[in-house]
Amino acid sequence: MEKMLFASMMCADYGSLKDEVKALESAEIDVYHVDIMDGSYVPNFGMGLQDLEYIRKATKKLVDVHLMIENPSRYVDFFAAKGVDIIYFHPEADVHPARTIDSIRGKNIKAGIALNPGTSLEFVKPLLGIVDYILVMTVNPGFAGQKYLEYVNEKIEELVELKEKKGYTYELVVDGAISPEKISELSKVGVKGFVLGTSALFGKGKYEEIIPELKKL
Ligand code: S6P
Ligand code: MG
Repeated sequence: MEKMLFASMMCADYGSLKDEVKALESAEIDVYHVDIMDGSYVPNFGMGLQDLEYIRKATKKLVDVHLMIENPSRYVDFFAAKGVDIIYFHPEADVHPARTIDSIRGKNIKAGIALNPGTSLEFVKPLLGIVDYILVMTVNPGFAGQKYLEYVNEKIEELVELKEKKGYTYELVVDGAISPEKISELSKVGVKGFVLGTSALFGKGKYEEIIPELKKL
């Protein structure tokens, strides 16, 4: 299975965002991952809307938004209008997550649910047949540079099994402390996408050298 690599733009060098976007594009990153936070669902503020708008304009590659916000359904139209390709939200922050998935897909945008380390599979089972992506958080959301939570592996394996057993079409993407070792381990069990932050990409050297290496793992 070919890997999809996502650059967590929250970890980029904001002194030269233009060069960062360009360098990632020439290194053939697959998706620009934009973390949006409201200071309430998570105790932090993520990227600004101007950053998102700039990145959207600067590339033809896929751009996603990871909404770490309360009541995400209120902002589907808003982010759809920004021209993003994928919207993930945290289902426990939404009163009617199934309706929110429908409204994202209704705009021809891929819909994803983001699962916190403490969110059970039982809670999201009814949604598994109607989502395009599952963003499995391998750290608690809100911050870069944390430690990988090994206990999430069990949930990843269950999601891989369920996908095969039920014929679901979602792709699994992992987000949080994803190192080259984790990419190698998890791609072997059926994970498709990897969000790259400080553990594998930013501050690690030249993107044009790192990304092809990560794709080979
Ligand atoms: C965390 C956020 C992530 C991080 C990314 C950072 O709330 O959703 O996308 O930016 O995980 O990567 P790392 O390798 O620094 O943990
Ligand atoms: Mg994220």
